[in-house]
Amino acid sequence: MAEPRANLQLDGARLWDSIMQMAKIGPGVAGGNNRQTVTDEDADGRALFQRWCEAAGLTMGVDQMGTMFMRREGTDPEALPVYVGSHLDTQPTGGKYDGVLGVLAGLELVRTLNDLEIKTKHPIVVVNWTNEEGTRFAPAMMASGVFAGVHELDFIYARQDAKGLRFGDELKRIGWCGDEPVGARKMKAYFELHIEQGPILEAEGIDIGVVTHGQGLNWLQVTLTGRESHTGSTPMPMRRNAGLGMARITDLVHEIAMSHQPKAVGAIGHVEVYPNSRNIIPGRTVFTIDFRSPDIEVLKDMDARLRAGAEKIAEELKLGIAFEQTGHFDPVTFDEDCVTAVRRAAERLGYSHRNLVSGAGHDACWVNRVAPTCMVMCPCVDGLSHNEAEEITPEWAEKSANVLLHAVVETAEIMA
Ligand code: HGY
Ligand code: MN
Ligand code: MN
Repeated sequence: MAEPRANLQLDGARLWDSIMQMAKIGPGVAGGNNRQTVTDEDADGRALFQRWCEAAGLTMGVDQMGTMFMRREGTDPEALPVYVGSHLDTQPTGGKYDGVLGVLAGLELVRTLNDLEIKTKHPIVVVNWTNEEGTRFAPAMMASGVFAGVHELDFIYARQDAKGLRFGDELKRIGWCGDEPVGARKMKAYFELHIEQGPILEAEGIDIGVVTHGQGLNWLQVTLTGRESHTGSTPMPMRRNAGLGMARITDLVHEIAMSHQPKAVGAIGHVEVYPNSRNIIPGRTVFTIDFRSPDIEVLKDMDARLRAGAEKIAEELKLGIAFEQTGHFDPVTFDEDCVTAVRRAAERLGYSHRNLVSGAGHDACWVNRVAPTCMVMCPCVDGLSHNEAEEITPEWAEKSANVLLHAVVETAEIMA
């Protein structure tokens, strides 16, 4: 298989400009983005991406989860395509690069091959996965999860947001419910470029993360039921305070994660307090717990200890308690050959690199179940992400996108 030459590099300025143009859609309030899944802003971002892809000669396919597949033909139309992409949806207070870098680096890769009139044997498909973030509608990595056969379409269509809107209805409302059956596509390989969303690469002054594994994730939603009553006249022993229960379970989550350092993280994220009145003891609280670890046994231990400890807290405070698992995936080991292609690309290009375990979840974690998959990561400033101040440098974007270009083109087989 012909190897790409070290001087095969993409147009970093054009990539950066695309990222900045996409950032104008669904702006946040502090310089980042609020382009949540299947909102009108998401629809606008999709339309812009579609325009750019069609201008680059790509043909679009959309599946029943709204995932966008933008295809560049290969010399052998029967050859399994090499897929490359990520997601354009963001957190409510998201950054400009989480997901977006990977999708637009895929587009820039195609633009560069077009400019240089390079053909590949295998087609190349650039992907925008629907609802990677899982913030408006849980679970995260929603569309790639359906694609990998982890979630049923009907179950996912019925998922509701905080306002009770159904995912399937919202997808249809924005006009992005395609006809393609989800998961019908077969891939030779899938590559995803993503910002690290952690501090390691920047702290070590390393340009490229060669992602060998992804840590596992366990999301629980806990509902505590007490009794609303007057915060002034209700004697302390008579209270059934769901707010107090949430506070104690929050501390328990932290204690359990700290007991497994450095192989675990845990926190709560989404919190609802009813009736949320300053002089009513909360009668009900609903909150989410996010546990992660690269070790499956640690994940299981954290889940078991949390459930037992939370039950005990509920009993002591005379509260009802209910658990719902709203997301889960086991720790992931990415494909050896794909990882090697990424590592060789970084070496060929002369970039510093190191193996990395992804702290965050990504669509690649699910796609890895149905196709040879791996990820490339670039540093981010202070390791900050899921914060509007998320920042990377144009150089980090360009270098990591060049590694992606080489790994994809080598796998898609350059035609001399
Ligand atoms: O939660 C995650 O890890 C991803 O950012 N959705
Ligand atoms: Mn992401
Ligand atoms: Mn994210």
